[in-house]
Amino acid sequence: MVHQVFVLSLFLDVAMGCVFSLPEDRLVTVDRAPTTRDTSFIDKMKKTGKNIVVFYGSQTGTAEEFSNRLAKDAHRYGMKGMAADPEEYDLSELSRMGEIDNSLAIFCLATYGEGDPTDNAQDFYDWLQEADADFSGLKYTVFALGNKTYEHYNAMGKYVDKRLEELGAQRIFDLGMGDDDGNLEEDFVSWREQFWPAVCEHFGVEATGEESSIRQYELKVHTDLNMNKVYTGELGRLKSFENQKPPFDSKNPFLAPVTVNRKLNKGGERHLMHLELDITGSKIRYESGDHVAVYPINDTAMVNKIGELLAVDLDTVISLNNLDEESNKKHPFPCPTTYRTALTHYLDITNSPRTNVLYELAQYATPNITKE
Ligand SMILES: Cc1cc2nc3c(=O)[nH]c(=O)nc-3n(C[C@H](O)[C@H](O)[C@H](O)COP(=O)(O)O)c2cc1C
Ligand SMILES: *[C@@H]1O[C@H](CO)[C@@H](O)[C@H](O)[C@H]1NC(C)=O
Ligand SMILES: *[C@@H]1O[C@H](CO)[C@@H](O)[C@H](O)[C@H]1NC(C)=O
Ligand SMILES: *[C@H]1O[C@H](CO)[C@@H](O)[C@H](O)[C@H]1NC(C)=O
Repeated sequence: MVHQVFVLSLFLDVAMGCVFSLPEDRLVTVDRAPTTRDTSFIDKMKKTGKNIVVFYGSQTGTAEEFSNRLAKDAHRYGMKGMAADPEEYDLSELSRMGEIDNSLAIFCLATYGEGDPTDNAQDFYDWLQEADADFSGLKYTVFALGNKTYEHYNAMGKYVDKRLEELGAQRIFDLGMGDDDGNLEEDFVSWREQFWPAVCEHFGVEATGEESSIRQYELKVHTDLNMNKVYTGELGRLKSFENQKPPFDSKNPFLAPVTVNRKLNKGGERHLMHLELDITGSKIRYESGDHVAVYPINDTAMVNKIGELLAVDLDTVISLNNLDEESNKKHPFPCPTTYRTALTHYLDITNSPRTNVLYELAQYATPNITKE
């Protein structure tokens, strides 16, 4: 199944020519309760027997997805990997990687703006520039995600690749360059095909021959669940459609009603709109350069058609549970929910699936359907 929630950053050409956005830090208006979250990835790796950690710098999810795939790959070589959000961990611990046998850190890093890191890699980037760490026990590789048409092509990936070496870390495989303007998926797949043999050679391990993909999620059908506990399309908190509670950030977005929606141009190719969003009561301040996220929904007819093809009752309440209990993500999208809600709000049903998804689907295809 394709499971990717679509978040579009809409850059609005507003009347005055300024652009909206609501960066996370400014959205948070009330202090968060102090978290007692464990920020030690080294402890987590030791506790869960992992030797490979894959950090992702991702804004729209591509780098995150690649990281999950790399973490999953590891088991084919008798190793154990975990994907990790740099924002959730203390990355100065990279200097302690040597405490874990055959350890390796992989970085999948996207670049934005003027060669800037993604929001979730900003602290790591700031720290790295000033860092005076000894990374001699760290083995690493970097896969960069970018778009060649930008002036600062893959700047973040290139920087981290170079900087880690400066701090004494050992690069065990060459920097991968992913170009979203060409074929990012292909760039990634061909890098990965050469990367794993290099890892095997470096650590003296062999593929276990366990090519078969492991099932990642289990489907659970709920029959007696209180409908108040079922997600209806919320991206953050359950019931956030009915009552919104601050603090607002990208994980708990404030849903702003559109109060004005006017087409500005007559004729011509471009579609220029004047939109006004009501942020009353949100305690959000708008400053030029801020972002607005748009959460689109899929076409009802298409959703119904998929229900028909799959022969499921779209109003069945389900959960997709991650079988990797140590994973940070319990579900690929908010659960429990119905098939209808998932297909309408959470899944991208209009894009062609990525090659890795096709590969998995092919195993279920009847011989007559071409598996190519
Ligand atoms: C607004 C915007 C700015 C970008 N700026 C750059 C850039 O400066 N350099 C670059 O190499 N790629 C740039 N990209 C391309 C992204 O890095 C690329 O699409 C990447 O695959 C996104 O990964 P993600 O989905 O993990 O966030 C930009 C993309 C967008 C949408
Ligand atoms: C790459 O960037 C160019 C220029 O901004 C843009 O036209 C193109 O759509 C981008 N490619 C992808 C796949 O986002
Ligand atoms: C599969 O292909 C064979 C040979 O091309 C054909 O005879 C058969 O009817 C096909 N089966 C289905 C279910 O389409
Ligand atoms: C369905 O949603 C996608 C985004 O997930 C959007 O691009 C597409 O236009 C929608 N399809 C229809 C037919 O509305």
